[in-house]
Amino acid sequence: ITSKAALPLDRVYTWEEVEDYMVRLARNYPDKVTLVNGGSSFEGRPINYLRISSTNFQDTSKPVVFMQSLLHSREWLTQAAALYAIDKLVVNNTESDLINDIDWIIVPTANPDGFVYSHETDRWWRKNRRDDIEFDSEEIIPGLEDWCVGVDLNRNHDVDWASFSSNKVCAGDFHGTAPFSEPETSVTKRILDEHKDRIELFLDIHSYGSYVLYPYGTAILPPNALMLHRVGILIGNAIDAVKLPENPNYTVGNSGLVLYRASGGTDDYALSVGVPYAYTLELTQFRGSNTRFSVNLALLEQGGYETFEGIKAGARFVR
Ligand code: ING
Ligand code: ZN
Repeated sequence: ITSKAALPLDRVYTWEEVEDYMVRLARNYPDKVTLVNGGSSFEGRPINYLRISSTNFQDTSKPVVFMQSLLHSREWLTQAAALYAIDKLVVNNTESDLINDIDWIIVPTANPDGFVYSHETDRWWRKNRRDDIEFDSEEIIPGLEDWCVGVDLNRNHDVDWASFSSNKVCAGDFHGTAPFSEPETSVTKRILDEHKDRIELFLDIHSYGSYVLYPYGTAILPPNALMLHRVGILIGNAIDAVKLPENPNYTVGNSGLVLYRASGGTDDYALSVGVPYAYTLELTQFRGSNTRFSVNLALLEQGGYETFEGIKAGARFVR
């Protein structure tokens, strides 16, 4: 890989490769990119992210857009969304307003332990890798003792915690022992708390299902639901305009109403600290050769491209 080249979106990169890429970008574009360490994962991996700004984050009149990918480690298409956005903001930027008028925070790998585990051991791993919680042997689903590790990071935030999630360690949506018990969710929390006055748009990127979802996961609508819906439609329509014809349109709505109820979600926490436009994007499940969370490598770039069209629509609204 040459020093200034983007990462071609023809495969999914390992955690180390994305880390190295971020280090290189920060070195090659010091006037635009800052590499920040947000903390460490349960297994001790650094959770690093990029601050992308034409004014080194000093111009506090600019809105901040904050996006994160791979909170759920098996949702590999979301890596392409982060890498595509980074590329179009930094390396191959043809729309200068995006960086002149807006500051960006991008966390490409919000759950590094789970992501490494999904590469090395279990491709369908969703949670983090906390393995120090006692549980009753009756909890184990026969043959599935491997599931009795990890906390669902999208159930661990301090909004309605434990009301629509599992208290069973072996469950896929185990909410942990306390709100923000996990180092990974604590990283997201710190970023949100630090920049909440400037973050106008928050996007937690998941897959799959083609949804633009907004709080609250309990199906209770926040006071700004109408505006959340409106900007959600802008995002969804921008994606629909460039999506592959065989894929479905995006559905926009409250997550508890259009999908299912869940508590402790990341978008709920962002909204609760005052971020006006907080969403969970569920990217497309491309028709054809890929199923569920698997990714068709030929469509990674399309996934990044169409998602960025949606992100730009949201970002230009909040600007
Ligand atoms: N889906 C999300 C999940 O965490 C979600 C859906 C998000 C529901 C936010 C409620 C609130 O279950 C995936 N694919 O992770
Ligand atoms: Zn997810």
